[in-house]
Amino acid sequence: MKKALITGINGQDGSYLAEFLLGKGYQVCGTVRRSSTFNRGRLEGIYRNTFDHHVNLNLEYSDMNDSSSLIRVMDAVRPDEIYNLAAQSHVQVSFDTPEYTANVDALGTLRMIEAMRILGLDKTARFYQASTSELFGKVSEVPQNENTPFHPCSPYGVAKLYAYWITKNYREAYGLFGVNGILFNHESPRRGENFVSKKITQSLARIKLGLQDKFKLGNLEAKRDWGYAKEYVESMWLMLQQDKPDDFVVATGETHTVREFVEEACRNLDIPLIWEGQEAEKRGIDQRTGKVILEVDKHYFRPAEVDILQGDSSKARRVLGWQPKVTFKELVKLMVDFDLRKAKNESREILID
Ligand code: NAP
Ligand code: F7E
Repeated sequence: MKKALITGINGQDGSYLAEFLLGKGYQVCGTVRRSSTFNRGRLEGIYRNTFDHHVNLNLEYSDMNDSSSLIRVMDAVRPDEIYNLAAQSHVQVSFDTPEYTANVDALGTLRMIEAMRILGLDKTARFYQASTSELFGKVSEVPQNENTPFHPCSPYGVAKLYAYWITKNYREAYGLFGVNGILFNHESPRRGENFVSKKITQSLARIKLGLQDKFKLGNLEAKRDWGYAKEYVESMWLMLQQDKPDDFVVATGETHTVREFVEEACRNLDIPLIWEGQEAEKRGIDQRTGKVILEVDKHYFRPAEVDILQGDSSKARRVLGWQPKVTFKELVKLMVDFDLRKAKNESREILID
C-alpha cells in the first residue's frame, strides 16, 4: 500500500486529493494546524461515511512555520509521495501579511524538502509543489506555458516563485524527484469564501432567496482561466507517476472576466442583471426589482493586479494524458447549485429559529 503525505489537507485541493488517493488505495496522512475553531470542514465527505474514523486516513498537527513538526510527521509516516499544498493562498491577503506569506509559502517549502534530506526521504519519496499561474503575473505572452517568463505581482506570487525555484534547485542539485504543478485558478463548491468565484455564487444564491440584499466586488475586468478543482488534483498525482520529474502547466485554455462569471451565475439563478455606470461606479441591478445587488468597492482592488491569465496545458495533455472536462459554464452551474441548496437550508434554519 502506497503512503502519501498531504500538507494542507483541509484546504480545497487537499480534501479532493485525499479523496482521490484514498480511492486509489493509498494510506493518507494529512497535516492540519491548530486554530480556535475546529478546521476539518472539508473532510466531512470522508469522515461522514465511516463515523469519525477512516482506516486509511490519519491527521497530524503540524505547521509550515515549524520545521520540527514537519520532520516529526515525515519521519513517522515515511511517505512515498508528498504533496505540499499548505499555503497562505489568498493573493490580496498576502499584501497585508507579506512576511507571514513568505514564511509559510516560500520558506515552508524549503523546510519540507530539507526535512526530506535530513530523513533520507529525498532518495525514496517524490515531492509535489503547488506552484501557481500567479508566477506569470504581469504576463509577457498569452497563453502562458512552461517557458513563459515569470513576473509575479504580489507577495504571494513572489513567495511562490522562491518555492518553485527551490524545488527545481533540489531536483538539479540533489536529484530530488520534485515537480512543480503550475496550476491556474481552480474552483469548486469547497472554494474558500473570500475567493471571487465563491463570493459571487454564494452571495447571488443568498440574494435570490432574500437572505442578503447586495454584495461588493473589486476589479470586474480581470481575466482568469478557471477550472474545476476536483479534476485538477488528478494532474498532481499524474506528475508524481512519471519516470522523470518535470514541471507542468495545468489549465483549461479559456479565459473569462470576473464580470462574465457574475453574468453566468445570474443566468443560472434567473436573475435579470443589467449594468449601470463605469469602472469604480459600476453597479449591477436586478432588472425585475430595480434593486442594486452588486457594487464595485475600491477596498477589493489590489495594489498590483494580474490582468489576464490563460494557460496552455498542451504539455500536460501530451505527457500526462490529463485534460479538463468541466467547462466554464458547468463550473459556474455546479457552484451555483451547491450554494443555492446551502442557502435554502439556511433559510429553513432561520424559520425554525
Ligand atoms: P486553501 O483552500 O487556502 O488551502 C490551504 C491549506 O493550507 C489549508 O488547509 C490551510 O489550513 C493550510 N495552511 C495555511 N497556512 C498554513 C500553515 N502555516 N501551516 C500549515 N498549514 C497551513 O488553498 P487551495 O485552493 O486548496 O490551494 C492548495 C495549494 O495550491 C496552495 O498552496 C495554493 O497556494 C496553491 N494553488 C491554488 C490554486 C487555486 O486556484 N486554488 C492555484 C494554484 C496554486 P486551514 O484549513 O487551517 O486554513
Ligand atoms: O481573485 C478579482 C481579483 O482571489 C480572482 C488563488 O487560488 O488563484 C487564486 O488567486 C480575480 C482577481 O483569485 C474580488 O482582483 C474582484 O483579479 O479569486 P481570487 P486569484 O487572486 O486569482 C491563483 C492561481 C492562486 O494561486 C491563488 O492561491 O478576481 N476580484 N473582486 C476579486 N477577488 C476577490 N478575492 N474578492 C473580490 O471581491
